[in-house]
Amino acid sequence: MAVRFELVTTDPTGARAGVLHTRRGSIPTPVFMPVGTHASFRHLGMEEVKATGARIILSNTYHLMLKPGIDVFKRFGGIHPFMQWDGAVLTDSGGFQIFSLPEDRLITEKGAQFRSFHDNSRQLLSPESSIAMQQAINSEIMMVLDVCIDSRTDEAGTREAMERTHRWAVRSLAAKNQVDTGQALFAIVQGGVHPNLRDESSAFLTQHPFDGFAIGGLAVGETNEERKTMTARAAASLPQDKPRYLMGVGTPTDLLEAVLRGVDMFDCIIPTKMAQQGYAYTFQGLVRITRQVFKLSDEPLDPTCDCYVCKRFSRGYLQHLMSGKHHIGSRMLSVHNVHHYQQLTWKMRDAILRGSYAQAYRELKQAVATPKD
Ligand code: PRF
Ligand code: ZN
Repeated sequence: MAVRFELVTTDPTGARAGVLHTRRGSIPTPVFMPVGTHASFRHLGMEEVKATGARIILSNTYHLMLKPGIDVFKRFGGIHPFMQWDGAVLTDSGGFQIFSLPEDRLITEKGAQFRSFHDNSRQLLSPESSIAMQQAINSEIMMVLDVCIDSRTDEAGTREAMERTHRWAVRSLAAKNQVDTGQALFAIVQGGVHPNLRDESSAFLTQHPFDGFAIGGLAVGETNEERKTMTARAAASLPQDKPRYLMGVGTPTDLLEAVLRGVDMFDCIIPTKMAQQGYAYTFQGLVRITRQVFKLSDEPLDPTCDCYVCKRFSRGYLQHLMSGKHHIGSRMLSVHNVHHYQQLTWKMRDAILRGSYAQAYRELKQAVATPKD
């Protein structure tokens, strides 16, 4: 098997601690995957990403097919030698991106046809072409091409998208099985905010030998309550012995909520996006570093954090960098925020292993949410 999920403990709450064994290392879960969409990280160097403790990153087929193009990955023998990353990689299929394409796209049962915004060249993203490209990229974990729609779509429209997602998942699996590249393939549960559709989607997809299951179609317009209910509903209907990945989620609070509901894997651009806007996540709450009150502060961002930014620099210095729009400022905040997410997953895992996630959940939720403004 391309990846093997070892479920180590299930806490009384249902939160899970596991190990995801991949050909590029064994990864403790819950795990947060930093996003390297373009085979690079916004505002972060490779060594900085490694120093956060991240052992698996996410990249994106849609972006990579357009730039640098799949021929580059064929030439270099995949993404690892190309970007000099020796940890594991998960590639998203492009399913999420095709639905935000410009007007002149054509989406049919076959797949999505569109023109590159770089050079206007014709592109096809189908279940089969997405798998072929993810094979050339040579990620450890590939995702099926899915149909992700706005959560507020009505039930009929959501059903249509879900059923196409199912047909595309089966085609993706067949394409993957044509050649054994040693890569894993995850299916994506859809169904919007309709509990019956979520159940139907899990029931259909879990009949097929996927290596893991993602929960897609959330964080796309629904309320927090809907997201929590759907996460719980989807997770509960997935097999115990396979990893569960909540796509594109979320804030530290969202991670705490999703782990409580049995999710193992996450990716999100929030830590780096918030860093660019001058926000630092700490275990004493969210800090907006551009506030004047930090000008004379010689305290670290987070005294409990052991990232190099917290070990060396003061809030006052970071305030100076961010208010002067120095690039190094948002870079330092990104290092810290990604490190904070890693620390959060480790804290959750430790608590699950001790069987005390309920208490850790309450304390951490309090700690990360305290408003500092
Ligand atoms: N599908 C895919 N990628 C995604 C999503 C999805 O539904 C989401 C939804 N939050 C983020 N990334 N393929
Ligand atoms: Zn830090």
